[in-house]
Amino acid sequence: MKVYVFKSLPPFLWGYTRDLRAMWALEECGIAYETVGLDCGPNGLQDEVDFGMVSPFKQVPTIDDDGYILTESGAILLYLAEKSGRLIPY
Ligand SMILES: N[C@@H](CCC(=O)N[C@@H](CS)C(=O)NCC(=O)O)C(=O)O
Repeated sequence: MKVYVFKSLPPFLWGYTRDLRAMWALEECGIAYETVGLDCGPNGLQDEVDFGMVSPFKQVPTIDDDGYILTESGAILLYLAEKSGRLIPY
């Protein structure tokens, strides 16, 4: 699974960005993943990997699960929980 995240941020944003939610859930669910790092410039996310083709609003987090692409941190967390059977009760 690929997860698109910030690779650099100004210090005042450390710990506050939503890509952390996806990475936290991936770790807790025990799902193997690789990160695709994007730079955060003064005007927002820098489109260095044609990110607009993956995420229409060019925002992180976005995941790519073998071609199944999902944006929105809340939707990603539910998807990961359901996929792994962890984090939510059944
Ligand atoms: N509702 C979205 C919001 C995502 C969002 O705002 N992402 C920010 C980082 S926390 C972002 O990518 N900002 C860069 C930009 O908009 O250029 C979610 O929960 O995933």
